[in-house]
Amino acid sequence: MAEPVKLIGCFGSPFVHRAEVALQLKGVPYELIEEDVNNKSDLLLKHNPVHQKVPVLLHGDRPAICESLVIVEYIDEAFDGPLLLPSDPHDRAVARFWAAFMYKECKDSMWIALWTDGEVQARAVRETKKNLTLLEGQLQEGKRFFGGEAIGFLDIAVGGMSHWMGVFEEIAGVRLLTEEEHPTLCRWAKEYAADETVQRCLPDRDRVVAALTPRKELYVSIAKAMAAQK
Ligand SMILES: N[C@@H](CCC(=O)N[C@@H](CS)C(=O)NCC(=O)O)C(=O)O
Repeated sequence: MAEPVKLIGCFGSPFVHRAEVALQLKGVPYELIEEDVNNKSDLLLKHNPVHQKVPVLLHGDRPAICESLVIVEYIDEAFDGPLLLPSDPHDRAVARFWAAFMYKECKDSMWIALWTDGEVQARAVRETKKNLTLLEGQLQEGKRFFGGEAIGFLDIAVGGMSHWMGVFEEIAGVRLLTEEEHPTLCRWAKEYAADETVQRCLPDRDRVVAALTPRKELYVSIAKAMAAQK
């Protein structure tokens, strides 16, 4: 009998979304354990003592797997189904590079652009747009997704942007991703969010806005600290 798969997650998280999409694309049955990140459970603290964050993947009795992209890679290797990472080692390395770029440079500049003001924000907006252009360059002409004709690892890594970017833009009152400046990325974002498998694990937009709006002050303080470290 297959070992049970459990995903510790929370409502409205783009990181949890990554793990869920990977499980769904592979057709792996799983139990979603909803965590309240404002009141963390012993289960989460036990399984992710380092970062105390979701997602966390539990597969059978083995030690937990933490960090969304590590989880996606594990799911890709541990289960049958469509390959998420490219089979060619070079393409795989390139996909990992851009996923890391999304997680570090792109996310950081976006976060500062969304939640600061003045010159710090203006600089971050310029940086974000430059980063989005670089990312957009990875969408090869005629291909639906970063992974080609099917959703792959890099689509999953960037996927949060398609649903959550608009949510954060709405809460912050800032526009970063526009059809005029990044038409190909916007086209990709629509296709990703419209995918049948992705839709199964996209949280309701209005509920996400309602859940994340009260965290605005927290986001502002995180962004200020990030900007101070730059
Ligand atoms: N680098 C982590 C980030 C995960 C993350 O930030 N998760 C948030 C939910 S969106 C969380 O657990 N926050 C709780 C906290 O920061 O205390 C990943 O990719 O899995």
